[in-house]
Amino acid sequence: MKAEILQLLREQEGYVSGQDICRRLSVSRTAVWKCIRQLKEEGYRIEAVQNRGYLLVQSPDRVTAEEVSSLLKTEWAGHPVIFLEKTDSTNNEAKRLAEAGAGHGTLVIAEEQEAGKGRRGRGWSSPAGTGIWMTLLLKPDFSPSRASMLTLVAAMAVERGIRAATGLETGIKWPNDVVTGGKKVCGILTEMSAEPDLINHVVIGIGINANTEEFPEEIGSRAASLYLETGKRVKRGAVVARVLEAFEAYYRIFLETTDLSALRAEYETRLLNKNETVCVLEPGREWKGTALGIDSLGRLLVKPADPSAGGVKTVESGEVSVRGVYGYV
Ligand code: BTX
Repeated sequence: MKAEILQLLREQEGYVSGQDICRRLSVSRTAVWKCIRQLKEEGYRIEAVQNRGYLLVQSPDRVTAEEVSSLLKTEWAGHPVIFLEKTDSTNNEAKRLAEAGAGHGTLVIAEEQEAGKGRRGRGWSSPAGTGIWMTLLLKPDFSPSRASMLTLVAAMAVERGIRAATGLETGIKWPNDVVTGGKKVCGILTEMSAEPDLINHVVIGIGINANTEEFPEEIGSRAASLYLETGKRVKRGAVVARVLEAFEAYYRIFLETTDLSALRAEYETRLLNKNETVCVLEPGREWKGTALGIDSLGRLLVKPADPSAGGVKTVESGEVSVRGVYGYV
């Protein structure tokens, strides 16, 4: 009920009367009063004025289920929100919940991850209180071969969500790093449980450095945060809400063809590698070329620099990585 009360307070300009809240949520005045008291204890500043009602003056920077749910305007993404103060990895938690029957759209979000995961066994620094560490659980009914494209869909959603919540323009380093000022502000890790022709579930893990002021030395030169880039603290709940709304919108388009044909042009407008020289790191082989864009399956199209190497090649994510020639992008 706390989420619904917060939502009512947010939706209405000015004071909302206790009576109104009771009527709209079909609950008693005492129940409303108790919730308001709890919200205040959690750091919400709510003014209560006799004969006028309640006014939400300030919200804390939290990513609790109440905070995120009260800000969300989605049909299925983030319904429900499962919040944990601490977990090993929100991807692991989402997988455990999926096995236990959690449904499509469940969002797992944590203040802190003790074993945050990057791709290919790498780690993801996820300290408490400053970042957005979240995983969206999907139970799609398309072929497992399509799932890797969801990572690109998620990168587009993060880019749009960050822009909507903060005004910051970011770019995408293929396939799925969201980058600002040449540094990574967000990483995405998609994992899947599937049979040969059936997906059990997909978890899309998104890590966004939001109010981070300092990074561990080993990643500092390559990591950015929304705060360091804009000089302003962000309300993480709002960023989460805008990212999920964008994901829902892009996912709807993706489902029409279960590929990226309708999203490709927009993805490319954000693609930092476009028309840049990249170094393709294949197992046991490295080569350079110019990235031209992506195809409708999300593969990077690269024209080899060596003319004897033939025409444009399609580079699959997962098998290879791509680096800029002069730096990370
Ligand atoms: P990645 O393999 O592309 O990036 C991991 C690399 O990025 C690390 O080896 C390190 O160099 C650097 N790095 C580590 N932490 C950070 C950070 N906070 N900011 C910037 N750079 C960093 C990217 O993998 C996928 C990351 C997904 C993270 C989310 S968080 C929620 C979900 N749960 C989970 O365990 N992982 C995902």
